[in-house]
Amino acid sequence: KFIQRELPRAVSAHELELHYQPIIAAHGGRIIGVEALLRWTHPQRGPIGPAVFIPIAEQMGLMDVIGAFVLRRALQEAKRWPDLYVAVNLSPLQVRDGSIVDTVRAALAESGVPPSRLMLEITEGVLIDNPEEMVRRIEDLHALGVRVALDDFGSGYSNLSYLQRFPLDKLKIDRSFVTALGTSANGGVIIQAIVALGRALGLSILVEGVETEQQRVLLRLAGCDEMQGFLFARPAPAATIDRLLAQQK
Ligand code: G
Ligand code: G
Ligand code: MN
Ligand code: NA
Repeated sequence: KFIQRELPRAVSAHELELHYQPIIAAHGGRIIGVEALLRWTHPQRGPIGPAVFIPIAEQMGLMDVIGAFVLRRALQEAKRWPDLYVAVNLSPLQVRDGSIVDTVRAALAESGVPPSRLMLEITEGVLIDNPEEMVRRIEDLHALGVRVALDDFGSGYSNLSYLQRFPLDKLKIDRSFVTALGTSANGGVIIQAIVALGRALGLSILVEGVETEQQRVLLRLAGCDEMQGFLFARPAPAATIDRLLAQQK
């Protein structure tokens, strides 16, 4: 109720902003990208997480407006990091709505950021209902020059055939698989198999939720291309990314 009342106002009052979490190359350890993550700081109640307010925004029909804001803002801020790619999460509703292609095209044109630097993250659930239409949607996005990642892979009812059926560029393996790494002799078997499968299908492999040095070492050995997680950096405002990049020069 509180969120329903406050969210429309928050959108116009610019209380929504983006934080960015670095994405690291498995080899060399440099920052090669960032994931944009939406944040709402309410003037009285403080931070409210996207897992809480995005479902409500979808119910209220606000996701179009918020989604377009996220794309525009992420691309505007990404101008200052010309060597990085920027990953933007799309909600299922946004992907199902064909107008996403125009929204992405407009945000790219406005920013002048090369399309190859934009990675769109979609989740498995959106692919189930109407696979033919979703294949076309991804192809339409590819035609703009952007890349598409399958996010949270393995967190739901993962269907391995999706990896072949949909023209994806990157697989983001859910952090639930990482937790098991190093805890037992066969704790890493599943994630190793998924990394190998994804690579065999020509996908770039990112593992999320890397929190320990041991996990990093094991994942690198498993053949993962990119990593993201608290071991490297937490999501933070754009100014923090500026500082991290200056440090690695
Ligand atoms: O950053 P945090 O762990 O609080 O994110 C919680 C969830 O919200 C994650 O699943 C993430 O993908 C999602 N999320 C964060 N930012 C956005 C956004 O801009 N758009 C959409 N659709 N989801 C987002
Ligand atoms: O669903 P999605 O992958 O878009 O969600 C990304 C969210 O995961 C981020 O908002 C971030 O807060 C969270 N996250 C990122 N790295 C880690 C990590 O190393 N450990 C945990 N527990 N959460 C993480
Ligand atoms: Mn994501
Ligand atoms: Na994820």
